Amino acid sequence: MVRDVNDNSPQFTSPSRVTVSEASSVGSSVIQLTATDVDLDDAGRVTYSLVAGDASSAFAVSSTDGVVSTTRQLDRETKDRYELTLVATDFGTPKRSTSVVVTVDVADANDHAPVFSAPRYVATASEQTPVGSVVVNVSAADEDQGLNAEVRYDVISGDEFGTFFLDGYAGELSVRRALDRRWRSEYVLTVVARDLGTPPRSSTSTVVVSVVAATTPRRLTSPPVFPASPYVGHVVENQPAACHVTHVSALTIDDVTVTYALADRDVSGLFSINASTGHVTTAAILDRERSAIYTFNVIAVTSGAYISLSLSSLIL
Ligand SMILES: [Ca+2]
Ligand SMILES: [Ca+2]
Ligand SMILES: [Ca+2]
Ligand SMILES: [Ca+2]
Repeated sequence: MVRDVNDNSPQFTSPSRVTVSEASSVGSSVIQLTATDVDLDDAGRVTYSLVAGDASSAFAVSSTDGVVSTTRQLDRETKDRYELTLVATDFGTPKRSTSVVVTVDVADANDHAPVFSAPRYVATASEQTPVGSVVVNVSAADEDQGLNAEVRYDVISGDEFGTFFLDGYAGELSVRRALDRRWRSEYVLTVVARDLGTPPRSSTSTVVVSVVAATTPRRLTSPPVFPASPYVGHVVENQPAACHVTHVSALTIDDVTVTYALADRDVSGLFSINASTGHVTTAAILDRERSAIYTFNVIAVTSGAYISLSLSSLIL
């Protein structure tokens, strides 16, 4: 009779690579190891153990049937691959063993919703913003993978009249209709970011678009000038008002209205000026013995934002 000796090591016949979803419940079977040992009795009986590659203790192997199962929830976003070293050992004397490295790929599940880069986006548009202009760009990140992380954008409320267009791929919000502040000066849009997972996950954010008034470019007018300054007028004394003194005339290179005024308060009772014509007249009877010469200033004001003081003198 030939007594069997333990001269064979167990041989693995199970696959060395497996994929498991991160959504698998704890305790799920990942793979069943099979190792055969052609020896008889204990020398051919195999036990399994997990010896390396599982620092986070996420797996366990049944020593008797070789089923590898999860002992905690897997998370692809944390670790997407394990290289488990498993050993099959027989019960011979001495024991013989064989090791195998089983690669466990953790497949993504759609367990994350897209997250907007801001809970609220604030944008400003003008009544002059051309149709098609982008006023704000929204974006959301999704920690998943593949379609589970692919995000599309949409406006779900606040834009009943289709004033804006949100590019579903790029997240660019642009103006689709000319804005009119009198119609509406602020839009509060709810935008959604939805992934392409099954089922999809989504989250929302708010976009506030303020419509500001059309800003007419401020026209800077040139200062008016008195080309004939200084002016000299002659008045005969003791004449009742209003006597002609002189005519001042300011020039501007812009097509704007010029308004005239006396700049010196202390002659306002004695002289007056026609605001639109620049005609200077007396406002009182002048007495040469009190003063033979009056010198005062006239200003010319343009209708624009620009105000200029020009000097003009009247000597009597
Ligand atoms: Ca054996
Ligand atoms: Ca996860
Ligand atoms: Ca995931
Ligand atoms: Ca997702």
